Amino acid sequence: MKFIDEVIITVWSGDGGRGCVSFRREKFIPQGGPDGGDGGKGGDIVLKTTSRKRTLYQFRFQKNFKAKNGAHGQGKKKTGKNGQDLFIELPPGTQVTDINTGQIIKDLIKPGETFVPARGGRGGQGNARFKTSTNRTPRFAQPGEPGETKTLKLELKLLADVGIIGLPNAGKSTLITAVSSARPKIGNYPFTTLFPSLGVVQTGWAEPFVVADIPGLIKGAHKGTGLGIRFLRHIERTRILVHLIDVSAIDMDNPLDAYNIVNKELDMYNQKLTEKSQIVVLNKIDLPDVREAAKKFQSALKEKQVILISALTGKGIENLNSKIIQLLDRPNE
Ligand SMILES: Nc1nc2c(ncn2[C@@H]2O[C@H](COP(=O)(O)OP(=O)(O)O)[C@@H](O)[C@H]2O)c(=O)[nH]1
Ligand SMILES: [Mg+2]
Repeated sequence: MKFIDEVIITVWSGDGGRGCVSFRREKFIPQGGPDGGDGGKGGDIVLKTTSRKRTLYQFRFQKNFKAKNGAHGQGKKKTGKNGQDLFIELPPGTQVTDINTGQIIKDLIKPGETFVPARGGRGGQGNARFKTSTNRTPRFAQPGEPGETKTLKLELKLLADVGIIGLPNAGKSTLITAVSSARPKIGNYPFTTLFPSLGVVQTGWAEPFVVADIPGLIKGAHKGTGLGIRFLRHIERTRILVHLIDVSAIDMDNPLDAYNIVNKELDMYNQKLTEKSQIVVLNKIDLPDVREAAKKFQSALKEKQVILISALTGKGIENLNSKIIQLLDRPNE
């Protein structure tokens, strides 16, 4: 599985339609004047950002895009139809570089932004336009202007849609490995991950999404204890959080301890972080004798539906992905 955040595509705008050479032919008008119509304009290539796209994954199959040509002009001063513009949908945050010049030609940041890298050719004028007092029967028309072609590099500055949070050892790195192509270090000790890893999750049935493993959240992280503060910043840029808890480490007397420690750190760093949608997940349910702890946790946190998974065996991960996609696909977020 390749992590696609950069792709090269070639685009062609449409050619303009040819102008028409034609003369009026009617029964009682022996010397009809020129009536050749203009050609239609070629279609533009339009890049458009939409929040429905989260990655450049769609371009793994299609790399060439051609807009429609304008239709040729016709007699009776009929203008040819304009060629349809071709819209290419991109995720917000895509940077566009013209490969031939090496110049960055556009940064498409917000959803709904558009940019035309290749404009359709103008239609040629028909002979009706060339009639003058000295030339009443022009026998020529303009050709259509050809469309443009550009080779573009699209680069997505990946922002994670989903941040995986939780205390060290909860299984964050294991989870991101299980669901994506990211390969962080995994170990049974804290701080095995020094940088947040990003991975693209492809479910096969929905638009892929980007997850970030956010390590280093421990008590005091917001004050700079450990390395957590470096990663807290990344959380601000994610849309939803998956809060992972090691079910085998749940304190039977205070089942929400670990959960509360992490939320408190978020809150102390920036209260806005606690307002993000959070999916609460108990991990390592493959271990023996964890049922009781899971039950205790769920009854202590009645207002939330807790999801059970094993990042190691894969159990429950599909369910978790559906839940994530459901939240990500909510409009106006
Ligand atoms: N049995 C079991 N062990 C797990 C599971 N997920 C993670 N682990 C183990 O827990 C330890 C910590 O995992 P890691 O992914 O590095 O945790 P992180 O600190 O949250 O990134 C490793 O030894 C993992 O193999 C799980 O679902 N079941
Ligand atoms: Mg880790």
